[in-house]
Amino acid sequence: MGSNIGNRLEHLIQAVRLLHEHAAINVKNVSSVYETEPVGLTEQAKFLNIAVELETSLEATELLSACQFIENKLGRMRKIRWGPRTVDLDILLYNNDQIQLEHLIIPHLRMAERAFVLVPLVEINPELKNPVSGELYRQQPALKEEGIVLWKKVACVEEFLQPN
Ligand code: X6L
Ligand code: MG
Ligand code: MG
Repeated sequence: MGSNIGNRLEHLIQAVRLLHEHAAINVKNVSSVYETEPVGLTEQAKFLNIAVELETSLEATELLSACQFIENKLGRMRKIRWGPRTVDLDILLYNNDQIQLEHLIIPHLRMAERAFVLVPLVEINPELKNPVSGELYRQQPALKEEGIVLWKKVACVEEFLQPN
């Protein structure tokens, strides 16, 4: 997940909360919060990024719909490609599946090249491997990129959802 508009942490918390409230989704784990330099369109505000581990009975396409519903509920506008967003929910991995639909590609394209994805992902599970290549995400060179700062240490889902 990422956010770079308004109260970024609040947007991430609300998104995790809405996933948690979905009857078919269990939020298993959440990473710490990282402040990250924007990639793609660099002239925009810094992001807060997190990774979230879910358990779900939903198919990947149904999970995508749930993510898009949450993006819309939290006021996501799609004006500029790669532009600022209140919240962005991307499915990175789904079991060890490879999915290639027009609107959903898993593993997420180029996730292994983006430190803002890899750092929180590897924090949640250092043993995760690319289901296509078999490479460990923690071994990816992009993990060492600059522009990723630990912004808020998070120890568990409950702590994340009950900030004080
Ligand atoms: C060349 C061309 C190099 C395009 C990179 C990378 C484009 C990433 C889009 C790229 C390229 C993206 C976030 C972000 C975006 C985010 C941070 C994207 C989509 N989302 N930067 N940029 N965090 N730090 O969540 O990921 S736009
Ligand atoms: Mg994204
Ligand atoms: Mg997205």
